[in-house]
Amino acid sequence: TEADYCYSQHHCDPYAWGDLFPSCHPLLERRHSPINLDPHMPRSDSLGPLHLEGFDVTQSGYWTLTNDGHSVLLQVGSGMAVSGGGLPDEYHTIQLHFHWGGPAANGSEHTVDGRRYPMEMHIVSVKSIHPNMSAALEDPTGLAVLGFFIDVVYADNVHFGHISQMLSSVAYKGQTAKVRPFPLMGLLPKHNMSQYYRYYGSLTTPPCSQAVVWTLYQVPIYISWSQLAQFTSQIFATEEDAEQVTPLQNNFRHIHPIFGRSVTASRD
Ligand code: SG4
Ligand code: ZN
Repeated sequence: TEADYCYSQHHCDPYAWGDLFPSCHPLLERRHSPINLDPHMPRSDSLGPLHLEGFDVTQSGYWTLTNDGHSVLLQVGSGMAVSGGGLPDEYHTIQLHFHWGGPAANGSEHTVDGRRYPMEMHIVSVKSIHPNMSAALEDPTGLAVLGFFIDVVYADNVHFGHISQMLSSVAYKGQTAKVRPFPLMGLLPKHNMSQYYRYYGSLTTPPCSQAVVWTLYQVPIYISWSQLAQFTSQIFATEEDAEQVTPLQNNFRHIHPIFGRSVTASRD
């Protein structure tokens, strides 16, 4: 069986991923993610707001929340899609997941002017022409990932509660829980959704496929300290970690060089 990757042990942590998965090698490929974003980067008039179809709808049935040992992901039903905003095609939305730090350490993947946020949410969408994920990962623009920085305040975020209150049900790797669908729009910033960064990069986990059109929104999502603590304390990557009460923390990849790529920001 293929070696699994991890975030915190020397033989499988992000600096070892290149030994296990060639595309993760920091020099073999030249469009790695995440990167540091410069708020003073050039702005492009051609990047209008993205069209988020179905994000305001309450889907029927159930969504599935899963602890995959590396993150917590929420698989959503069909009917949501992203397009516009300079994306080369339409992409249907399949899941969202999170990256976080620890009780006193920030854990976003991208940084802005060197600043790391407490968490980052990724909404993953697949170019609609592709029959499956493996086909999309062969396409340099096969995936569109929308990234949202998460900052912490005192007040609970009721929309985020749909996810954070279910985390205790998926404490162990492989566990899943049913989640009642809710409009994804509720999770997103209420203002300035036309302000974002755009660049071409990779998956931030193995196999590090160079297949992602990244959109990072400038305005963060706000959650409470206790909602953040659910992520940093309730999720375990392995059975041994659960026995030793060592929760999954710092599940972010280190920053990579731009290597001459164009990184742009929308005009607004
Ligand atoms: C997380 O580990 C997700 O659980 C993965 O989802 C995801 O892989 C991976 O991150 C990389 O995505 O937006 N951070 S990222 O670049 O979406 C994919 C699953 O494995 C392919 C389903
Ligand atoms: Zn991610």
